[in-house]
Amino acid sequence: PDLFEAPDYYNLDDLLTEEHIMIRDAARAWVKRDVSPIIEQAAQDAKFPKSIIPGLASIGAFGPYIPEEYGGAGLDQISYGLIMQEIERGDSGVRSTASVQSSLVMYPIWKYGTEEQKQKFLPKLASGEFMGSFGLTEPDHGSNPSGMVTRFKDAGDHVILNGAKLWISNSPFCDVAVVWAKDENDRIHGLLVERGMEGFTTPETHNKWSLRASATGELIFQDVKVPKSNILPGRSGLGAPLSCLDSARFGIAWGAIGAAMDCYDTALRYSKERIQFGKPIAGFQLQQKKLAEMITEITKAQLLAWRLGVLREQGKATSAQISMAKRNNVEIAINIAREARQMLGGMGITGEYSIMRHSMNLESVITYEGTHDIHLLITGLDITGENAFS
Ligand code: TGC
Ligand code: FAD
Repeated sequence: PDLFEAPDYYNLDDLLTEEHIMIRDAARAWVKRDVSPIIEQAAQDAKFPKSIIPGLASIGAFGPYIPEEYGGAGLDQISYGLIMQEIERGDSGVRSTASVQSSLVMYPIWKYGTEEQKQKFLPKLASGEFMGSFGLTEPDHGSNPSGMVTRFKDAGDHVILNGAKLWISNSPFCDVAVVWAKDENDRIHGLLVERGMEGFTTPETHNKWSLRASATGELIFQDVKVPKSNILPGRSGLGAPLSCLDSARFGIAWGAIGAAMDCYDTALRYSKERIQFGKPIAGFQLQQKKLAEMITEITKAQLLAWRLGVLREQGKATSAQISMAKRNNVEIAINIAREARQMLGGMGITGEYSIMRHSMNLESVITYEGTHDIHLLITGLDITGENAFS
């Protein structure tokens, strides 16, 4: 049974509005009812559980802050964060699906698309009738997306797209992919590539030990004819995809707290019940050190995420501030997962508990959306003015 109790050591609920709490609690109840009971099996089977798509839409996970006129939930940034936190409490792979749909597919269409593109795609993406993917990473260009070699050429009323994207969440079942590619002048643009376009294929990547309940794959383009009406006209250059990453990274900073909370809560509960040497292991100093450090780090991460949410809502959060929160909160989550796993002893490695799954998932989370190292270098550049990337 899912007995999850969310830690709130610093009364952070006092910083939330009644609406925030209502939205958070609705997401929490849905995760408890519809995700927790099925997610372990989905991860073991390495299958994204498509049956939860309508539920994700119902809690506002697809386009939380996209205006209601386009089918979004019209919520603020903290609500978005809280929804991601609750989903990732269940599983990082499920949160990935929501992040990609919201921040990497709906956001660029909403920000940089034509009215026609918005009307065509956003309501269906919000309801989950359409699923989207985001193609930036290539086999030879991960941390350095500006080197991408996927290109398109002008051919009258359409363009011809060639190239390949790798490590793309949701690719195997996406209806539409937001693909970043260079034009003949080496300028990056976003293209809406739709399933069914000739020459467009999306093979799945198998044998992952991480994010197994999320489908990951490639996007392959062989002379794909993309109508010019499918190009996002509002912004070009690397800044366009990077602005989407800002939104997704913000969601991950909150999401990682959810995974950390679940690991902490599980370890705390277990330590009070597990008797060794005649007393609960929670009574041993070494175990208390682990738990005390976990709750301290979770509390610090919550404060960072909340403040970032306020700044983002005011339009004042910098990309470097977002990088700091993504990097810190994923790191504390992965460390907490590792410590919590040890606290459960042998039981910790089984699927009876969620910790090992969180731990493996977080290996992807610490790598995607900018690796741990890349975010450190973003902070380094921000505080010194010196670029250490190249
Ligand atoms: P750089 O010269 O720094 O910047 C190029 C242009 O972009 C502007 N810019 C930004 N604009 C908006 N938001 C941001 N965060 C921005 N950061 C930079 C910048 O001002 C510049 O504009 P302009 O007008 O001067 O051209 O670019 P660089 O080539 O040196 O690269 C910088 C670096 C390394 C930080 C960047 O490339 C980077 O972040 N690399 C990491 C790649 C990454 O995060 N990939 C993620 C792929 S998507 C994904 O992983 C989804 S997983 C989702 C899931 O399943 O949940
Ligand atoms: P590389 O860039 O090759 O990095 C390898 C190592 O070198 C890393 O440790 C890195 O930190 C380090 N490194 C690189 N450059 C520097 C430097 N200048 N200084 C110091 N160290 C450096 N991408 C998408 O576009 N869309 C998606 O939906 C998506 N989903 C993903 C889902 C999963 C499960 C995974 C694992 C990845 C996903 N990605 C997606 C790709 C992800 O964003 C990339 O894996 C990530 O950006 C890193 O790129 P890379 O794997 O090519 O590693």
